[in-house]
Amino acid sequence: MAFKYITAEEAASVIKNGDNVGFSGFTPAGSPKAVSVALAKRAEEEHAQGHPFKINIFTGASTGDSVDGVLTRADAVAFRAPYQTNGDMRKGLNAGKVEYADLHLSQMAQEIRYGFMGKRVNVAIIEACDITDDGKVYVTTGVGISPTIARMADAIIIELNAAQSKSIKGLHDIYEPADPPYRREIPIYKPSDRVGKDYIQIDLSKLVGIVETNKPDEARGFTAPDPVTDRIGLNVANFLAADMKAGCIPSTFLPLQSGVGNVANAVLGALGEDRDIPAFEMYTEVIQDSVIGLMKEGRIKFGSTCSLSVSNECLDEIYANMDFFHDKLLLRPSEISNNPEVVRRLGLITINTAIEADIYGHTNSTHISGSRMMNGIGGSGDFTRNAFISIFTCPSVAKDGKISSIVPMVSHVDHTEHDVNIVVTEQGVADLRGKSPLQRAQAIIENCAHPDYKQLLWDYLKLATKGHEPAHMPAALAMHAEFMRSGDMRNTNWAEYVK
Ligand code: 0RQ
Repeated sequence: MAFKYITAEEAASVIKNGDNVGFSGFTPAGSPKAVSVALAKRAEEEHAQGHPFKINIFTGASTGDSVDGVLTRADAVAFRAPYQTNGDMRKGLNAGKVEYADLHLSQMAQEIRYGFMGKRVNVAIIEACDITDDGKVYVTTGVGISPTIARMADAIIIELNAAQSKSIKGLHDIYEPADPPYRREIPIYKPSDRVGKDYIQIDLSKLVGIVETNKPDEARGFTAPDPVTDRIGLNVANFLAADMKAGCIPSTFLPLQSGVGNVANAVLGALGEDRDIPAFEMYTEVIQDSVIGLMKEGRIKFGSTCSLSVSNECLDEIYANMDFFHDKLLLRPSEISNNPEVVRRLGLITINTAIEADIYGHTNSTHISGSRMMNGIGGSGDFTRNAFISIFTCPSVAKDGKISSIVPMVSHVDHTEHDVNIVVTEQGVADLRGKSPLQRAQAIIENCAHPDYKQLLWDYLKLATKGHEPAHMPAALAMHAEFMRSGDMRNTNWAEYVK
């Protein structure tokens, strides 16, 4: 079949003001890089002529700057879901210019299908490395919600990216569950079980055209590890090794999920080095460079993921050594990589990052000072709530010690005390399992709080009204209020709250 090859500008011209536009990928991996840039230009031209032009962006997770960045800067985004990490988008949504729905990533595809996001997907833009005459689309480094948007969209645009190697074909496991009341179990009993096809079948009558590109993923860099992240990594590894020796974790170990960022890299590094922990598997949403390194060393046996969110050098290495990697990696839609049913069945050990945790174990992963959105909950809730053991990590202080990450009450709750098993800072580990609220508070203050804040937190606990979970309502957020007043939580004075 002769496909219609079109320019990014021609593709962008089919998108209308107010459209729901679905984008492929998960993190910058596999996210479109050309049509969105042309669309931003078009939005600016429309605005210059006094015409409104904004779209609603649906994705698997964050994207590259070519989607969230350029479209926000062009003031072309009305609504965004379910996750973002872009600085300009963050400013836009905190300024109220972009409406943002922060959702569990496993739920995005089904919420589109259920009609919760409006009745239709007008356009799907999918990055692919190949497409066949009968409409088999082979996606690239991130799957996200592509199967759902490709099936539901009125119009499909394919970005055929020559920078992505066709050798990635075969790594994907595309499976879209039926909706209730017809949904069945997802038959994944171990991370390497394959349940779907390695391509997305599209209806060619919806294909607007193919835009040829040659652009690498807009991978993010990470800052070098520091003593704090290294210590957190070591604390997690030591805890897991001890828990295995104690017989809570089976001696074969359990599959791991780990978030993104420097702490996640440090944790994986420490787990890799800890020879008390056997080689393990991952069932996760993002695979970073550190996982690939550990696979080469034989420390990680298999990785099921939604995206290869790796540096471009690391991706080139994977492409060049596909013989080695092809039976060690699977890329699945976010609905499957993060699926609560599968997470609970496989018994994952989950490791995610908090902005702050309170003395009872509630954690805040998203909002600074209760109101300013950082990124979003991402997949952390999908995994935490259903984990075998759920772990949260964070440095004990932020902003040069002026903020304690351990507080009497979190300023925003993403994960509740019912879902968080272990809190780890560079100071130590609080094991909250099998503990009452007061016992949890004692473990967190003693083991996780920074020395500068320990006494302050003990004094809060003394001040708190007795009950099943001691609290002092006016003082519960006093450390946050003090930071906003004087710029340093250490100035908090409980005397103001003593009657
Ligand atoms: O601020 O950027 O101004 O320096 O928050 O903190 O320590 O650099 O940590 O980059 O790992 O991000 C939770 C946001 C941590 C991230 C979060 C300030 C701090 C700094 C960032 P600056 P760090 P990280 C996988 C699963 C939720 C989603 C998730 C995240 C900035 O890990 O988005 O887990 N997680 N997804 O100074 C005020 C505090 C603070 C604070 C830190 N208590 N008060 N500011 N900061 N603690 C991904 C996917 O789902 C795809």
